[in-house]
Amino acid sequence: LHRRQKLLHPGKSLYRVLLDSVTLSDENVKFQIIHEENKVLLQVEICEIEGNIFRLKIDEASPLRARYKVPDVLIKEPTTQKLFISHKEAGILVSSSVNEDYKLQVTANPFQVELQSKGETVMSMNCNGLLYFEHLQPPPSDRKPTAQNEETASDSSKEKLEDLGLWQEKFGSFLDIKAHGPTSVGMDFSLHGYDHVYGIPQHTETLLLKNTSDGDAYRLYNLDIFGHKIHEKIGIYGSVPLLLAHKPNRTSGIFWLNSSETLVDINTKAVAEHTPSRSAAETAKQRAVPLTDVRWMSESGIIDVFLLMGPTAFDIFKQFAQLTGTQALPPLFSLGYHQCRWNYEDEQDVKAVDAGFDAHDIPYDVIWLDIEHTDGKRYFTWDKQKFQNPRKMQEHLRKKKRKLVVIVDPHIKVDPSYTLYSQAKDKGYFVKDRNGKDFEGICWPGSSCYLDFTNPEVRKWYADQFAFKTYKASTNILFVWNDMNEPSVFKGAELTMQKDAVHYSNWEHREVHNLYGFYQQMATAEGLIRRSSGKERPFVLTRSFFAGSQKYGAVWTGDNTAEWSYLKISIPMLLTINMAGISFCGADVGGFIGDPEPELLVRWYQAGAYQPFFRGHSNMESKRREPWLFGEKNTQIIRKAIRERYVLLPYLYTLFYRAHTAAEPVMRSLWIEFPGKMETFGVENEYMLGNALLVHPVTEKEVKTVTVLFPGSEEIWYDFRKFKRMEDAGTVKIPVTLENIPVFQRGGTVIPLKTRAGKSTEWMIDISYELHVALDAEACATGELYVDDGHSFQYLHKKQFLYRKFTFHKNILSSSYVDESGQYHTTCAVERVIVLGFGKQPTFVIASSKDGKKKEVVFTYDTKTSAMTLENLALSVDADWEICIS
Ligand code: MIG
Repeated sequence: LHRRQKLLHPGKSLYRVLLDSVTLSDENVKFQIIHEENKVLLQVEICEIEGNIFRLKIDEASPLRARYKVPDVLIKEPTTQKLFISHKEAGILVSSSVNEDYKLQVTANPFQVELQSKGETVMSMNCNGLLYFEHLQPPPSDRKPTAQNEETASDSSKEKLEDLGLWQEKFGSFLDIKAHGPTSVGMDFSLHGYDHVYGIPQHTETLLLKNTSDGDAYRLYNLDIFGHKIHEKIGIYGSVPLLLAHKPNRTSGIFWLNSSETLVDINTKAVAEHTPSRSAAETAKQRAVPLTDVRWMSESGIIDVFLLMGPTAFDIFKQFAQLTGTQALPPLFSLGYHQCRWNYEDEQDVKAVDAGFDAHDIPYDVIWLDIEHTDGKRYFTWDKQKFQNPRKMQEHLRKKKRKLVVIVDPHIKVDPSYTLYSQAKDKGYFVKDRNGKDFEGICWPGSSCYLDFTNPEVRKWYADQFAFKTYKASTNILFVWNDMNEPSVFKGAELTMQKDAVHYSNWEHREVHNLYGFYQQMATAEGLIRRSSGKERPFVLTRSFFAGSQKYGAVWTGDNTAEWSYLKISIPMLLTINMAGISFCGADVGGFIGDPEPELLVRWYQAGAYQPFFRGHSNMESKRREPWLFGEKNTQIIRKAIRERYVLLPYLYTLFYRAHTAAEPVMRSLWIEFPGKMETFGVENEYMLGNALLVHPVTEKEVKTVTVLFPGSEEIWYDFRKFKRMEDAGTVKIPVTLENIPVFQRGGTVIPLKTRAGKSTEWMIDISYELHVALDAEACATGELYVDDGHSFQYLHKKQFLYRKFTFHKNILSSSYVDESGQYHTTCAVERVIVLGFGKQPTFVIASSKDGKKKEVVFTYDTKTSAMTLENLALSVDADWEICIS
């Protein structure tokens, strides 16, 4: 692919601004740039969007036909702010934002753009002259031969053109015919002062993006790669073209909105500090400052890029969410533990596995059915032998207060007697091949057609397939899993759809490729909402994703392998997905391919229990892996890990509410919480769950200790289970046993928990709460609790929720509203409070409610750990109260 762009080397750009063309409106600044050699005009549009975002769009001034502009990813047309031209002189145009915090400087020749914040250059574009834009041309056959053409069309140059894949390209035995010729676009960005960059999932790579100057570029191209390797830049399953750059005092982001195959080259280097220097001596003293060049290249579309100016990481998350939406609030059950396997064979198997959890006293919420549950891989149907009464099976699960998830893939078996197929065929809902026939590929059912989810009418029709009366024997405890939606096409080029396949509105597959899975999940989530008449929250897991997929549900990292290295890499992979807006993500616990040794399985459960999406899953060829199959001791340890997860759910659910309303990622790399601490910038073997928990999974075999970094010298950390304050700061060797993984609570936080786990989340509704109050150096702490019915949209439409705050200050723990507009009745009380790091043995403790009632509280104080436990509190969650300790 981008062989052509790679022929363009850093240097002076051949693009120049036509200064006469500059126009300024309320929305934007527009002007044209011209390429000195081919003389093609490009239209540039720059605007400032509310909330420290700049947008730069470059398209052809008069293209032969419209170029693809990614629809449906931005949640609305962004609200722009008027820019002011503050300065226009020989070849330089400066626009400032209203508040003058930012200055945008456009240099005319060569065309360059620089963004400054209060005099500091943060980012610049096209400084390396790598702006690249292939304008649309008529195919060579349509061009009249001219003398000059004849001349150059010598055999060797023809070959050269073919080599470069302008009009067609070969991939093995596949021929990609490019009906519209070469259409690629690209540009370089310089990030000043930055040498730490993150983001652009999904790769099996480290948290910190690596220099790609002597290797492969990071590729964003959704592919089904079975048995994918670790430390590769090749794209797998999903992509989010968002890159973050961080330095101690600032975080910036680049969101490159393009859904065609995209490559990102990264080059971090040190350059001499840019100061107007005077003497030679001073020049010699010049500091070397880091600079990261990022080059984006896409096969097609236009250049449409959002520059997120932060300045903090949390600002970047908000800015990205303002454009693409926030994480959907998951139904509470989906934060429980999920038990999956390819396959749970039949109704008896499902019942037996379900009973196994009860017999072994292990909580779980959802059992999953993979492709074998269908009638010959016809989705929305049941295998009549194995699932004779699926409705009864679901009633059984419902009584156990559990749910079912079934797989629904996007390929449709070619079978005229299969209604879904014949309907879609008649309506013309399949993706077409380049000759206008329905595109046919091979997938699980054999010959298959692929629904064209880019068509809104197809999405609506697809959503309707989930209606209870249409989807036979489905009930409201059934939720959905979208797999194979890269899309995966067996025997296709790179196991996906040909780029010259044709979608809705005549767009080629190459334009929309990375959006295919995004659209399927969108339609599925819509279907689940609609089947409940808009009342219930959906749950949809997808394998393929794009920017904005967070609005529709959860993602997982696909077919990992049951090896220690895959457990280890799952941490940076999930952290990266979280940074890109998708909080609800997880990796297959145990590793999908192969058979984990029991120790690895145990370690994976312990890690998964502290990650957003928690599902055990295994391949068809793998041995059975239900948590009780590995001996009494391992069963007991896994049980403990899963129970810890369930007890933690009030905290996790509150974090998801924050992700939903304030775009804060649930799982955070350390640097996000400790932006000024350089030692955290590359840490990927531990992470923060919210702002309060530090989690360090054990990812190596038979280790007796792990090295934990306790970030922030002024922080206090407590052992989450033993309540003991950690004596040492910095990097500390912590002893570990197989029993659990190290988890620490940060001083200054309050974590809401349940007092015990139940059989599933629904069994836990009435279980009371417990607060863990971890004091900081000032003996203060705060934390939040969000509660609602856990499944409907009433929190949104009727404000039926409780959003509470707990504050510990001057020996008083008080409960108050964060958001008074929400009301939700619960009989569930705060039963127990544990205060960690309480300096002295208290003499008495009084609890008082708002109506003036006071009562003395029973407490114990552990002098060894300085933990104070208050019992039998019975304080309502939905009322204000205070506990005074003297
Ligand atoms: O190529 O549906 O990633 O989770 O069990 C295998 C069967 C197809 C791939 C998914 C995996 C799922 C499997 N699917």
